[in-house]
Amino acid sequence: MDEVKDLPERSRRVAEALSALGMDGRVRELPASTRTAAEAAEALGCEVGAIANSLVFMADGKPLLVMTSGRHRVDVALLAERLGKAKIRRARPEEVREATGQAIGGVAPVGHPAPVETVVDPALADYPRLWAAGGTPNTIFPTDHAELVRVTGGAEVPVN
Ligand code: 5CA
Repeated sequence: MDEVKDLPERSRRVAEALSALGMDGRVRELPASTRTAAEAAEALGCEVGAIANSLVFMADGKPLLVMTSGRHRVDVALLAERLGKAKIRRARPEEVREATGQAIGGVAPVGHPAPVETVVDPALADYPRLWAAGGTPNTIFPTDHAELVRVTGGAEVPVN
């Protein structure tokens, strides 16, 4: 069993954030890549829809974290309309790092240097157990929809 001290630095931060937020899930490091939802589902033996992707966008110049089911693609035009934003675009890798302290493929819902406005895909409620990235491309932790909404303060808005 992985101890927090054995995790990579970026995941240790996430593990600490989980504890501070009263979350029970433990961050684990897998031997296989969990960089994408498909790879994570394969490594875990779960449905791709039960992977909670943490996608970073720039919405009118500010970072926006969108927690989506791995079975969904975000429709940025529709999401902008629903959130009352003029424009939403995919964040560049350096913008992702700045907003989250993490790299694409390992972005976690928590453990960021400062709070990031968050949207949670209601489709995530279809799965009793979700897996989200734990700060690096081969770390993950278990959670669920209600917990994600609680800890991110996210707005439940359909993403497509
Ligand atoms: N570790 C998994 C979930 S456990 C994970 O992080 N999945 S993810 O979907 O949240 O992150 C990978 C996603 O990052 C890719 O599906 C893709 O949508 C996005 N991505 C990949 N390359 C870039 C890039 N250059 N700029 C912005 N986003 C990218």
